[in-house]
Amino acid sequence: MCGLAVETRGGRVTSIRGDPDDPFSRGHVCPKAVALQDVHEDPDRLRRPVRRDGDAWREIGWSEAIDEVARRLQAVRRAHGHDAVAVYVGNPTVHSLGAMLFTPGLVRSLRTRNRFSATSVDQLPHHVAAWQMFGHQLLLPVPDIDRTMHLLVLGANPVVSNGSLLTAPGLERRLKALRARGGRVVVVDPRRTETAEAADAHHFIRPGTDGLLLLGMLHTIFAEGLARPGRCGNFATGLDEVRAVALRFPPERVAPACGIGAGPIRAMAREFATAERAACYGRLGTSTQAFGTIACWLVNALNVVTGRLDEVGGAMFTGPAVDLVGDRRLAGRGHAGRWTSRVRGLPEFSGELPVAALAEEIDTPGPGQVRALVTLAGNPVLSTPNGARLDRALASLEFMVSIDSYVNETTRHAHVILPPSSPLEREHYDLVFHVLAVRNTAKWSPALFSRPADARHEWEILGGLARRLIEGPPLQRARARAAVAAATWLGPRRLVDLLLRFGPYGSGVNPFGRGLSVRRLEQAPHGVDLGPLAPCLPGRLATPDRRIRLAPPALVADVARLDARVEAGFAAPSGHVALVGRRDLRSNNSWMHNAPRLMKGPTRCTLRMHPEDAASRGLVDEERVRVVSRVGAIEVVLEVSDEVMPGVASLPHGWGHDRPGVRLSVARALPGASLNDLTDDALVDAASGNAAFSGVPVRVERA
Ligand SMILES: Nc1nc2c(c(=O)[nH]1)N[C@H]1C(S)=C(S)[C@@H](COP(=O)(O)OP(=O)(O)OC[C@H]3O[C@@H](n4cnc5c(=O)[nH]c(N)nc54)[C@H](O)[C@@H]3O)O[C@H]1N2
Ligand SMILES: Nc1nc2c(c(=O)[nH]1)N[C@H]1C(S)=C(S)[C@@H](COP(=O)(O)OP(=O)(O)OC[C@H]3O[C@@H](n4cnc5c(=O)[nH]c(N)nc54)[C@H](O)[C@@H]3O)O[C@H]1N2
Ligand SMILES: [Mo]
Repeated sequence: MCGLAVETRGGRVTSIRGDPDDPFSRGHVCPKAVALQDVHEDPDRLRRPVRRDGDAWREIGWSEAIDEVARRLQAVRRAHGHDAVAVYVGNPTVHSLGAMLFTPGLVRSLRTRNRFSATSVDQLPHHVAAWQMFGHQLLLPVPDIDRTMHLLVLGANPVVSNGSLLTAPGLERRLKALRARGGRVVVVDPRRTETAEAADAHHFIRPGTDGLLLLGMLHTIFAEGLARPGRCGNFATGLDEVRAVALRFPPERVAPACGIGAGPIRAMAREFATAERAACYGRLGTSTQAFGTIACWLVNALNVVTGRLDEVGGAMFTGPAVDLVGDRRLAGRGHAGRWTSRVRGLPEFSGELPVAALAEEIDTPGPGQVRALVTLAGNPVLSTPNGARLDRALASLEFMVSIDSYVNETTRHAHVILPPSSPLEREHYDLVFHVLAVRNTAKWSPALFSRPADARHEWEILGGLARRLIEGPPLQRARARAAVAAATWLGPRRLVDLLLRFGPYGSGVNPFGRGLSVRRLEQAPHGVDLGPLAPCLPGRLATPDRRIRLAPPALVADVARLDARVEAGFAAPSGHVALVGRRDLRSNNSWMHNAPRLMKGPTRCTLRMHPEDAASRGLVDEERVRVVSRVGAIEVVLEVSDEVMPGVASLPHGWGHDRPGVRLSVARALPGASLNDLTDDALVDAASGNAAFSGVPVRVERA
């Protein structure tokens, strides 16, 4: 989403900088953008399909590769049924136009219930809460940070992550501007993060207790007569139920569990409720925990109860040029519980099962066992809980194919890898991140280089595979084939053109219309500004009665689980600390560690722990420690630091590149260890099935 100005000479990149004329990013870029050059030129990046032959990989032709993949997947489903083939769709899919447009077709052609994605190790609770409250999984409120006067941040570190479900290039600059106009930024995080450093106030919170904090704040707001839903109150139901729930959780009751005093909880609530304009924003730390859906629900509820939802400077909905919410063909509203996972009975949401169940679906024998896997732009061995178990399970598959550019911790188990063209060889329109952006803009990015003759775009690979895998009764099959053939004939550029033309700002069929089309965007290479976010409720609500459901019954019922836990407390068992995750500016989940310019300097895969916790274990700064959880153990370097709350330890994910067969020569030199060899696939948020990464109890000892 950041505008890039790339200079080339003789077919080679000479520089990548932020585009100062981009109306949205205004020159901002992060190190990952500059490292696109490393990805493009990386000798380890696959350019042609490869087939594994024992430990060796051999290049094969595209038609031979697609034939083999289709044939072997067909063989598995003929022998064992459609559910025997599972699919995992990873994070970069949302950054690839071709994957966004053609993945649904491939997944449909597989006709399996065993669909998994990175959503359930990330933002699934936000989708569930949005679906329950607003009627559509993508109605995700975005904090209007450029106009708010009070920003309350829970479990997010946007100064490093650039904002998540909050597209806002140059976040640090925007936070500075917020404070310069007299506004306040408050951060709640078990670590004093880079964002906390840039804020007015920071509170340590014990992992997993955001729901309790929010209930304590709502208690204060109701008890002190500060509830003022305003305009949204006219079309919200359930206010009394939310009040009744909140009144069970006075600040004094939740304070010991949260590790935040009752006084500060009340003060936070008053400040938030009385600020001129305010927005509460919760992200990864609030969703990847045992009470993630409750926390996401209550963030929305706090915004509604205090009249912040859909107001300028509050939590607002976007109005993108391609409207995934408005168009039912592009994205479903959401549905839940249509089926459950075979082994543990975890619920389906919107056609997917929680990925915490993937390993057990492969390694537990019986009817319906998964025997083949398709991965697309994902590295679940490093990114899903108990990755080591999944690693072992993948080795037992009858067949695995990965659509990916690298032989990494996951794809090393594939029998065939199909690599897409490089990011600089494909055109881009961002279908996802405009939906989450603090301002409505649109931009078409042409491919910088054309793809080599023997390379294939992601959409060509996905379309080709889908066509081969479509099955079913003849008429249905013919229809499905025709749909894929039409999409491939049109290609991404014309598909986006149609989406823009028939979208809310589009020029329709008029070739000379002044509305949006790809041609129109090509004439504005820096991007087109469509203006600030604007109030849009109740019109944009997707609930059948066009009302906000403030107290969805399933979530209100789930509070019983929180009630039971609050007395038991959230502190890690004696001798343990609660483990949380961390991101840094020069990493991108697991997959950019092969870019030399991101890997300079000492290892960033360190365990940070409070001085008291280190002292009580006789550990000192910079020594190697062994970290042990229920499911595994790893060794890393210790950093003793009071930026972490006592009783908590922080470790980044996405490392652990020293497994045999990984072909990442730069990453292997500083491999680190995988956080997800410690996280536990048994720990999920019951309401959504999302992985509960935050607060995994671990022991730390001298290595
Ligand atoms: N540089 C960089 N940028 C990235 C990424 C990257 O890997 N590197 N990844 C991208 C992706 S895929 C995503 S989803 C986003 C994520 O973006 P963010 O949501 O900003 O995620 P994190 O930076 O992991 O911040 C999560 C914070 O939650 C805190 N936390 C942990 N447990 C709890 C808890 O129980 N309660 C509270 N209140 N806080 C808790 C952690 O200490 C951490 O500071 O970042 C994106 N941007
Ligand atoms: N403990 C813990 N675990 C976490 C997190 C955490 O904070 N803590 N964060 C979670 C989050 S938010 C996320 S999103 C997940 C990410 O989980 P994944 O999506 O599984 O992992 P990535 O590291 O993003 O892996 C991306 C893969 O896509 C490939 N790739 C890159 N670009 C492309 C492309 O254009 N096309 C194709 N076909 N392949 C491409 C890369 O080579 C790599 O193999 O991890 C999650 N795991
Ligand atoms: Mo993510």
